[in-house]
Amino acid sequence: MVDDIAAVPAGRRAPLDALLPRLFAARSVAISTHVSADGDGCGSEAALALLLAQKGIDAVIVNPTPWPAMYSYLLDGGVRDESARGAAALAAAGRLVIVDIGTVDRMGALAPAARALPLPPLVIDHHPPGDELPGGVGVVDASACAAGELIYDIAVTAGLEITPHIATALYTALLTDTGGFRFSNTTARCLALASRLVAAGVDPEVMYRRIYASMSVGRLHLLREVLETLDVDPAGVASVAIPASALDRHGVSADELDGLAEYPRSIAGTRLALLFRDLGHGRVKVSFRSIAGIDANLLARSFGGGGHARAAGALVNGSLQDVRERVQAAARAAVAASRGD
Ligand SMILES: [Mn+2]
Repeated sequence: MVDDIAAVPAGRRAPLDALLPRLFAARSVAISTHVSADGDGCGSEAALALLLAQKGIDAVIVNPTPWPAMYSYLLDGGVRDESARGAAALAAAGRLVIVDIGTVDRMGALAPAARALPLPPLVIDHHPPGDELPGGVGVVDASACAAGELIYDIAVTAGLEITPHIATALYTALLTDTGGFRFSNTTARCLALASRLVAAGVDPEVMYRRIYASMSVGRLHLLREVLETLDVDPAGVASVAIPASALDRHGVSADELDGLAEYPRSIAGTRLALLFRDLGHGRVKVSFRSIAGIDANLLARSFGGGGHARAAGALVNGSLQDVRERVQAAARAAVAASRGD
């Protein structure tokens, strides 16, 4: 039975069969993901780079924003991050592969250079298809718990070796995108693959310490300040905000902010949690985290963003107070609509 759960889902085989010859035909490949790469993006990129190396393909990572310090352990073992070379590194590779995004639009400052490449990107993603068609061929499957699940499928379909380092990278992807195997995307297959990855050499306690127990003191001071902004609405909308200067004052980097939205979401009765981050210059980043029955992706899209049904984001123009009021009003309406009020 375990083998059945871990087998590549039937609906994924045809897209994989179409993707693999294109992927393996390239002599050199650039791998990229969204701005502010997360554990799934970084883990998927590192694993894919090492898998392609097994096929003799020269693979480099070219991201629009710097590699997060907390995932530096993924760059051991021969993974090459050439993000500092930017568009030149993209142009030098024969093919672009994007992971954890469906379109190059999410590549920030690298998006124009990605669009200018002669070949369309190969896409490996698990976000629901957006309003635009993905800009290339690939495997896009929202039933995958993480993009890393699809990288695992590439490895087993192609008969490649899941080394301890590749297993660690894929485990990072699965662990972080499921919130530590707690969110609704923690499927039986996700846990079956995690079991395989542990068998392949992952140490779950080391991973727990790396991801969830390596907090800086500054991050805790920042958390104290963020919790001061807590707003709980009886309708089931709870939110917190990060003031513009807070990261600098506490010496915290943006990639340490993962998980802050879990505090408002963890309050009893919360249906929708919101995290507002004032980026300054009249721009506010909003994270939407929902409980069953509320489509965070739909709500984020109404503000020009998107994501998954339970976790989504948007970049909204306006002051922190203005954006917070507008988004909270829309959030209360979404919660009321879901109740049929
Ligand atoms: Mn993901």
